[in-house]
Amino acid sequence: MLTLIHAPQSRSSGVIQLLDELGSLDQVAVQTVTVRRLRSGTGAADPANPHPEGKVPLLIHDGAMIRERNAIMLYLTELFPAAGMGIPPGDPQRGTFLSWLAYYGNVMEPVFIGQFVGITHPAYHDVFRGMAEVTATLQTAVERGPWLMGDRYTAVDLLISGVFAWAPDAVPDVPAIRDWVARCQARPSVARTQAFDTARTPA
Ligand SMILES: N[C@@H](CCC(=O)N[C@@H](CS)C(=O)NCC(=O)O)C(=O)O
Repeated sequence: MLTLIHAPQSRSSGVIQLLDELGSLDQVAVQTVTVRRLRSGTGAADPANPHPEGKVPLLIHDGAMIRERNAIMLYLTELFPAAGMGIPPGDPQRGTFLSWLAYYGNVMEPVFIGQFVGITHPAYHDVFRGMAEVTATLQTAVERGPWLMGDRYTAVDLLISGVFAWAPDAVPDVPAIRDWVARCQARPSVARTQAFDTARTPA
């Protein structure tokens, strides 16, 4: 059995969108919880959330807990391969796909958060680099495009473009990146996910 611990309009919404793209949302029990909303300072960890830090998303598969969006997305693309949202082992593009998944969590998110909260420590920059490097990496991929993996829209487009849906001001002022974000946002799964979340948001 698959259960997704989800809070509407949060990082777990990307997992809902992925399940929609995979055509597998109906195979997952979605358990809605509350979380602390750091930006607004509202909300609280839900005692019903089994995540050890009270966060979302958390995927539970037959009792095994899978946390962190990039791991959850890899897991789901392998569990539901038919939609082609992942790149399977043996495919020559597998390494590039895994690199994007890891680069998002290991580098991009720290860079975005660092910029958002104004971290300017040189050691932080030495470890993660900064927006200039992230922008150049994205630009190189989407100029070749149309998607990060070339001609296939995959889970890495969904994962990485998601941050720009939350922070449109953070989209680099590079036409190829703006166009790629717009292409990602035009996926019908984006609107369906918003509707899914709206239906689960208390009035
Ligand atoms: N690195 C984690 C981050 C998860 C995360 O921070 N989720 C937020 C929701 S947007 C949360 O649950 N916050 C509640 C809290 O920090 O207590 C991932 O990408 O899955």
